[in-house]
Amino acid sequence: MDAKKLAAESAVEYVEDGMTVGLGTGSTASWAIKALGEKVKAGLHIQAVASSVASEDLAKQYGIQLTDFSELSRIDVTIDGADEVDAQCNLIKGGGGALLREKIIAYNSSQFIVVVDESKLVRTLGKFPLPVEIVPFAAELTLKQLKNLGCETSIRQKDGKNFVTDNGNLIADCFFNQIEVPELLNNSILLIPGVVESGLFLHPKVHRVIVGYADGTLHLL
Ligand code: ABF
Repeated sequence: MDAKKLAAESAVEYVEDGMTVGLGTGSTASWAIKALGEKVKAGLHIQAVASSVASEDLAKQYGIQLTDFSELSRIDVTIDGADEVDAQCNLIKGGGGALLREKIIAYNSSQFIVVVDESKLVRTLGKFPLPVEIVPFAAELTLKQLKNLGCETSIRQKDGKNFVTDNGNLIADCFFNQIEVPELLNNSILLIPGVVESGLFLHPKVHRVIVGYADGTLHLL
């Protein structure tokens, strides 16, 4: 059994009729969208907000009704993946480049459920380069200020060009190796002019992490 699929399908059990659901991005979140699509076909009524154009397209394929988040005040449950998860339920997200919309949706959800396989569990965050969304204006200056926080960083590339987010911004991938105090680092990053958002998603906003294992078992953090 695919451990990502297992975790994603178990998270979908938290979705009830009439709920507004936040749809994550990435391969694990895609399993959740597909499972939700099957439930919708079987008669579940939900409306959904997507965290990326890719997830929006997938949801449409599966007949999930999408809505504009600006028309809502709250999401009932959001299901999304992560790149790293520590034992305190702090996360690095944004490997797929969708961290800004993912964070807006997650932080405005009554329940934010993270679904991962065991490969994402770490003792200390930071081996995975922390994605930071920055505006294109004066990007080199913003990079310099990120470097001053103690990381190696560069603008993410795709097909030989700067990767551009769904919001028209750039991603600085920041390699810290070890992030000892995620809250402090997050605050310092957000103080830099030019930074839009960081890929650190912190514990009080992460309500549940469901970890799938290759042997078919699940573990809750
Ligand atoms: C999104 O997809 C991210 O924030 C994270 O970068 C990534 C995880 O990818 P996957 O589920 O494919 O491992 O959830």
